[in-house]
Order: sequence, then C-alpha cells, then structure tokens
Amino acid sequence: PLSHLHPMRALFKIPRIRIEACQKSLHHLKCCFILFASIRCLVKDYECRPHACELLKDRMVARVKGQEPQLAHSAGRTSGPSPETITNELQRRFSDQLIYTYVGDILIAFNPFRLLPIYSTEHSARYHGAWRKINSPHIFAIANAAYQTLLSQHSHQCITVSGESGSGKTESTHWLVQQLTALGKAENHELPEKILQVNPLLEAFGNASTTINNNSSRFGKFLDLKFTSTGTVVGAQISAYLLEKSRVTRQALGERNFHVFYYMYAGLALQKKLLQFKLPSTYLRDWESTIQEQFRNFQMYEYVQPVSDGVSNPWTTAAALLQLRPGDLTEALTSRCVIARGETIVRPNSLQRATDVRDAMAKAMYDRLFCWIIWRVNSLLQPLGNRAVRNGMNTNFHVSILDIFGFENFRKNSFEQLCINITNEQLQFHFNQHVFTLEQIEYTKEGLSTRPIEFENNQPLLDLLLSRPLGLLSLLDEESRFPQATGGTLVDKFEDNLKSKYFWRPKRMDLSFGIHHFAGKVLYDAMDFLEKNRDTLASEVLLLLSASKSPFLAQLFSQPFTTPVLVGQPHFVRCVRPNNACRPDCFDREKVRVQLRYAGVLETAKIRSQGHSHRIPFAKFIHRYYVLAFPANDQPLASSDSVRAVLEHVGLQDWLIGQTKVFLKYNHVERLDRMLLVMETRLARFQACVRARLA
Ligand code: AOV
Ligand code: MG
Repeated sequence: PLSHLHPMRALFKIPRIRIEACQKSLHHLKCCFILFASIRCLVKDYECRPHACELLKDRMVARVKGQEPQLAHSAGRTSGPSPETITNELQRRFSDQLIYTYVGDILIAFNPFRLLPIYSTEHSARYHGAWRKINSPHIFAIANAAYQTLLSQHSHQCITVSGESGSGKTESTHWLVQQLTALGKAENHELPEKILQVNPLLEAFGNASTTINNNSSRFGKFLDLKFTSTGTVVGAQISAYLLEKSRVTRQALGERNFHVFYYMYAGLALQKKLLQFKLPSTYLRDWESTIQEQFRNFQMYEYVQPVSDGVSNPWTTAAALLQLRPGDLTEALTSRCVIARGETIVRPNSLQRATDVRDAMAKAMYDRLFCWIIWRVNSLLQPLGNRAVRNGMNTNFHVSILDIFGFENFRKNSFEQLCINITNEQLQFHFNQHVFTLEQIEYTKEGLSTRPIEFENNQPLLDLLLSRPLGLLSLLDEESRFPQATGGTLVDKFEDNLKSKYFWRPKRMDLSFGIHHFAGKVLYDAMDFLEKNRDTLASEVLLLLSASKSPFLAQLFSQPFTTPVLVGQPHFVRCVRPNNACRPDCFDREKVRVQLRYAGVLETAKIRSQGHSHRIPFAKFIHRYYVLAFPANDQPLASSDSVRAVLEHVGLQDWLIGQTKVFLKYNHVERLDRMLLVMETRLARFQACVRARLA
C-alpha cells in the first residue's frame, strides 16, 4: 500500500531533503553496480588478449632504450661504517643515478622518480645466471639470486620488498617478476606475458591515488611463481590481503577511489548523461581512447538499459543491475529482522543504519569481486594443462614475492592506516628475525661463537598491538562486541590497559591516540574504528545477494575465494623514498637517514659483512659439491671433514663449520656454483669429444 511513496519516506516519514541527500550518496553504489556488471567481460578480455590490459598500465611500462649508465659497485660491504658515511655514499650514488646498492645480500633500492634506462632486455640478459660481482647492483640480480638458489638448493625462495609508501615496492616487484619469468624460459610463450599482465589488472582494482603516492597499493600481494626442478616457469598464484574496501564508499580529502572507477567513468563518456555522472575532464582525456575499445567488450549496453528507459529511481537501477526484485533490495536495506521473545519482528532501519547497510553492501561486493578476480586469474595461471606437468615433472618449486602497502602517516589516520602499519610492523619483525635473531640463534645452536649485534627490536611494539587479551587489537575486538560502545569508550579502554612507552593519548576526551611505530610516530583518530572493525554485512543483504538471478553475483556470495600461502628462504629488498615531493633530483638527507635507521641498514651492514647468510646441512652440501674435491665415483661421508676438504681444496676462506651445517657467505655459494658449472661444461665437452672419436 505504500508503494506509491518513496520507500525511505514511507518508512520513516523523513523530510524530502534528506531523501535527496541519501539518493545522492547512492551514486557510488551505482558505480559499483555498473562496475560489477561489467567485470566479467573485463576479465574475459584479459583471458583472451593479455595485451589488452597493457593499455591500462601507466607510463611506467614504457621502456626507454638509450645510453646505459655504468653502475659502480656498492660500498655497502665495509664493516662498521657510520650512518654519515653510508648516507654520503648513497647520496653520491643517487646523484649518479645509481639507485641500487648492496648491503651484503640485501638490496637497497632508491626510488629514482624517473625512468632510468636500466631495465632493457639487454640489461636483463646481463644478469641471467651471472656472477654477482661482475655486474652493478640491480633488482635483476636479486631475482637471479633467488632463481639460482632455487635451482641449486631446491628450496622455496621468498623475496620480501619493504619500504614506506611511495618508496617503489610495487615497481620493484614488477621488475622482479619480469626478470624471473625471463629466467624461467616458459615453453608456453603466453605464460610470462599473462603473469606480467596480472599487475595492471590488479592495480586497476586494488590501487588508488593517495596524498603520498598516486598509484598506491591498497592491498597486500603475495605472488608465487612456480617452476619445474630444471627452472622452467610453469605457473603462478596470487594471494591478496586486506583490501582497503572502505575506499569504495569514502575517501580522505585529496584522495581518490580505486583507479578502475575512473577508468570506467572515462570509458562511460558516451553514457555519462544517461547515468548522470560528473566526469573529471582529465580522466576523460587520459583514458577515453583506451577505454572506448574495452567498453565495446564490456557489453555494457544491456546493463544500462533500464536507465535509458527513463526510470530515474536509483533503487530500480540498482536492482536491475544486480538482477534482484526492487522491492527485495529496498526491504533488505531499509529494514531488518529481530528476534524478540521467540518471535521474528521486522523493524525499520534508521536513516543512519540504512546508510551503513548500503555502504557495507557496496564494500562487500567490491571486496568479493576483487577476491573473485584473483581466484579467476589464479585458475588461468595454474600449471595444470602445461606440458611439463602432463609429462609428470615436479613443479613444486617456488619463488614468491611479497609486495604490501607501505608504512603510512597521513594528516588523519584511521583504522586502515592502523592495519597497514601493523602489517609493516610485522614485516619489520620478520626482517629482524631473519637478519639478526635467527642468525644469532643458529650460530649458537651450531656451537659457533658470535659477536651479538644490537638492533632496534620491535617486539615490544608487536606485544602492544597483538598480544592477548590485553593488546590493542584484542581490546578493540572486545569493545566491538558491545553495542553501546563508542570511539570514546574505546580510547578510554586503550588508555586504561595499554601501559607502554609506545602508546600515548594526547588529550583526554579526544578520540585520538598515538603509536610510536618502528618507522615513526602516528596519531590515529578512533572515530570509526568500532564500525570498521565489526565489518558486518546484514544477514538480509547477504541472503538477498546470494539469491540474485545473476549466477555471477550469487556465486560471489555463496563461495569463498581463498588461496594458500607458502614460506621460503628469504631475500630482502629495502626500498627508500628519497623525498616527499616525488622529485627525481632531490635527496632529502634527513628523510633518507630516518628510513635507513629504521630499516636497520647500519646494523645490517655490520652483520652481513661478518655474517654467513647461507647455512647448508653437511649432507646437502656434500651431495652437491663433492665432485669439486673427490672423484665422481666416490661417496664421501656427509661429515664436517668432507665439507672442510671440499672448501680447502677449492681455496675458499672465511667460512665456518658448525655441528651439522656449513656457514657460507653469499659469494662462497656463487663461487662454488660457478666451479661446478665450469666442471660440468668441461665434462660435457669431453663426453662429446669421446663420442665423436668412437663414432
Ligand atoms: P610503493 O609500492 O612503495 O608505494 P610504487 O612502487 O607505487 O611505491 O612507486 C611510486 C612511484 O614512484 C611509481 O608510480 C613510479 O612513478 C615511481 N617509481 C618507483 N620505482 C621506480 C623506478 N624503479 N623507476 C622509475 N620510477 C619509479 V604504496 O603501494 O603507496 O606503499 O601503498
Ligand atoms: Mg605499492
């Protein structure tokens, strides 16, 4: 009986002006629906034509072919340099456009904020299987080191790329993937192309412009490349973490929604009047031509038809796009079922609640869509069907690359920044564990003496944030369970329970609190923490969407899209941002010094110059290298004596022998592998020669 009235108005008798405000804010939801309807076609397009997605990639993909700079070797391996010396050296190198420097086997990568001619195919080839010393420090060398270790030790490798927002992690990841796919010469020529084209696709949906970085990753990405035992790349798998889905409905001042919305807007130029979008002209100019072509593939017309019929009610449009009955959609957003005294009662939602339900729905749709894209891409990149697999070859060899969102400190920091910064805090801990703690534990376990190196251990910070039941996140979870809790009660709770020098509350009665992270002090605003942490999707909405007539939508809401994760022998790339202004010619010493300090570069230089990053069990070492010192038909014991015999025979120095393992520096392994290669090559020639004579 109320159907002739606007549904919201009918339910709450709210003034028209508020209805209009509400309708206006449906705008972003509408964008989401349209995006949603077209996404299948976009991914389909990706399946058919990997090249198409290249069009979406920004100028970074353009290769500059020109004069190549001669990179000098790093000065990173001196023992005990001062922070001043290291900063000076890095500044000198940066001004010579030498952005890469080794500290032991860790790569320091400066963001040059300009395209350097050092990523060409010729450069790539130079680092294929090359001994590290003969080339300048480079991101390609890290890919090569991981690849060679995979081949020689048959163990999973994991390259972790870290650094603050805008320091160049995602770009570094791109070069790593390019080099690894080039090294793993796939039999299927489309595969490397497809693996590389995943980036622009995922960046369109998972990256956005922030005030710090105009292509900022708003999710964590773990890319796992799969190889055969002989090093042929046969597939890949991606896992994504913590997509910042709140961006779909709200962006901070000066920030934007995910890139794909602007690509869509631009592509929708033809439709703009129809959909009443206000299009920023710059996007139009940049993207129109690209998207026009894609747009045809999107088969958008059928989806936007209801609007062109002159039906302006956003509910009807939304329901048509989602293939739901308009009444059902309205009902799910504007009312809820509550159980009281054993009876189910339908209660109308307040305007605020209806708005929250709508936002939660848009966020959930976007999030699941993103997971679905990754799941779909993974199914296209899995090794099944590959010839190597059909032939029964083992493809259980992995090199993984982790690229997360970097440490952030904006003028206003919310729940998302807390999650991002906690993730970075954990990554820093992982780095410390591998570079300092585990190294020292392993020396002690193997009966070797060490000189302990002091480093900034962020364990107390992790305790503050993650311990149970009194860590910050546990307290937040606990408070989220109280329906009456507010931002104020939350910060009070923090203040009463978090007794640590890393936590402070600047003003009582205020909703802000501070955390002194490993990378700097951040002031958070607890305003929406509870709501964001609860992250609830009304059961009515969930039911409704899973029952959509659109099989695609129904699938999204009835099936989980998850992927497993591996660990492996770590390799580290530490990205450094030379200045805040994204300028290619500016080296802000103070900014760099802070990053070098919190990344522990000084301590890393010390430990890596005296440390041994390869620790190989005797049996593994003997199995691989005994031929360097023993006759090929010998079977020497896997003992410390045999290991020593090999190392002394080949003339290496500065290694250590523990109780069960031999401790080698990265260059030792390189030299051993090189000698092995020389020997194998000679042997092959000798065999060929004998065969020729016999014939
Ligand atoms: P991020 O991944 O570390 O930030 P990006 O990799 O997105 O940082 O780099 C930021 C910008 O710096 C890029 O868009 C490029 O313009 C430029 N850049 C980075 N590395 C290079 C390079 N090697 N050569 C040329 N330009 C480069 V964030 O994802 O915000 O944490 O969340
Ligand atoms: Mg990034």
